[in-house]
Amino acid sequence: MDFSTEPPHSDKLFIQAPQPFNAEPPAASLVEFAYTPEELVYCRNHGPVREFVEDSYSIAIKSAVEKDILMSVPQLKSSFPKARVVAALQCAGNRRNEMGAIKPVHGVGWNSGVIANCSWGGVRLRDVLNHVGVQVDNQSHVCFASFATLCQDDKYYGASIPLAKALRMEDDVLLAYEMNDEPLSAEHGGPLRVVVPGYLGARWVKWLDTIIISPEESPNYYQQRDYKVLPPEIETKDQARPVWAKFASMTALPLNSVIGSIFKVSPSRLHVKGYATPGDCGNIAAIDISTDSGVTWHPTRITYQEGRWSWTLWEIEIQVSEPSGELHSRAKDEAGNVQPREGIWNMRGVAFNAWGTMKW
Ligand SMILES: Nc1nc2c(c(=O)[nH]1)N[C@H]1C(S)=C(S)[C@@H](COP(=O)(O)O)O[C@H]1N2
Ligand SMILES: [Mo]
Repeated sequence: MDFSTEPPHSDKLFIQAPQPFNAEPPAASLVEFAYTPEELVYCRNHGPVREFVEDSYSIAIKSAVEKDILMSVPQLKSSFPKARVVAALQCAGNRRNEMGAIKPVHGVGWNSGVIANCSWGGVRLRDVLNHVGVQVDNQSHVCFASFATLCQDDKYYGASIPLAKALRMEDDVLLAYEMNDEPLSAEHGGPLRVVVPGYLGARWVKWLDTIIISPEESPNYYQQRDYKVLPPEIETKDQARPVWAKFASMTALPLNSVIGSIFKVSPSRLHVKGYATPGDCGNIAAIDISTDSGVTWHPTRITYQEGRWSWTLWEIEIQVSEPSGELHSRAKDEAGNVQPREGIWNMRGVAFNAWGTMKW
């Protein structure tokens, strides 16, 4: 793979793996902004980043309904109304290092910064699919592919979502060409990427060039193998291989909260900030903090939440009696689910959602 033509990367990120480029900001910086500024948006790549010229960039749409359709990005922009959605993009490997502390896991060592809350602008995937005559059914899948760049484990990068989800207006699935009201940069998948609010980042295919309506999920490695929560007894890829197909590919990430920063206002007062993300059972309703390992909990103040898909920012000023200690955070959603105390180990270190924790 050739990395020599990559555009410059943000220098505000910690590089966790240089080639492919994988980098994250400190969570303490993230929680300072409701919308994550571009220079703090993590980069998760399975191959080199490439730049394309928007005017000559096209996507192919292959469905059984009509013969293949090719549409350029300028055509997409002029044919369909612009939609804007605020949604948190989060890698399934967020907090992997905490899971890896239980027992080693396979994957890039991420802390808690592989998340970005952005405003995404683009066209609704449902408008494009309706235009080409695709009808709703509950069996089909929309497969996304990027043949435009190379990647590590397959010939192309691919993912899929259920067709019914793609067509539901309220699910807000976009083909995005803007991030935070700026043209989508090459680093984040420009000219065109998929935005699937509420689903793990792996389905948000960057440098999208092909959409296929299929009776099956995408056959791509990243849909079929990677990004599955395997049971804890499967510890190696050799053990996983014969059973991989039995386990569901990931969709929504679980209810989560993270402590981003602790500032000592005085020797006995802490100002604590963090973020939380919902699972698929309704939005975040509350985040509580404990100074005594979960015996007592204190409600925090929610400072930001927008629509159904954003992250939730929270903060609290809290009295402490010890000179040092450990804080925990715990989120609750509208359905009454509570973030669990422990995260369940899995080989790929995905979907870690134990109570947030930070020492002070
Ligand atoms: N073509 C392509 N799309 C991709 C990836 C990739 O490696 N190649 N990585 C996926 C993963 S695992 C995540 S978490 C997000 C990361 O998006 P970002 O780099 O803009 O933060 O993009 C997804 N889309
Ligand atoms: Mo990811």
